[in-house]
Amino acid sequence: MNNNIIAIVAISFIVVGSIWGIGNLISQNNTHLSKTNGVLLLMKDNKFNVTNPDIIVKINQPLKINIANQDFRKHDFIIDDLNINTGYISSGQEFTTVVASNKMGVHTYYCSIHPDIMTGKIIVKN
Ligand SMILES: [Cu+2]
Repeated sequence: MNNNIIAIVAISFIVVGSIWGIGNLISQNNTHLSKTNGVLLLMKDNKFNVTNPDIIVKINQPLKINIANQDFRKHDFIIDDLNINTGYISSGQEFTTVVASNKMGVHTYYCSIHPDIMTGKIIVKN
């Protein structure tokens, strides 16, 4: 009986230890990401942030884009030139991606389901 309790305690330590390890990894990633500038894009009423705003990216400076779908239908977020494609983001889901470029230029972002009304510009400048 005592042996069983010791075994259970040992297993608990192992489980807690691995959760602790995973937690540390996740928070390290978050720390890393939080050092990156970021913008939040809300998908709602078939628009990004109501107006499909221009997104300014500084050359050689990664920009974190957090995309949240607050609509009742799925959308995606694609920038062909920069090889970004979130895949479908369902209602209520979020996706974080990072945009970076070492060249100045203007790129188009869009939703492939609503390409005419959900589209805007990514402007990479100095
Ligand atoms: Cu869409």
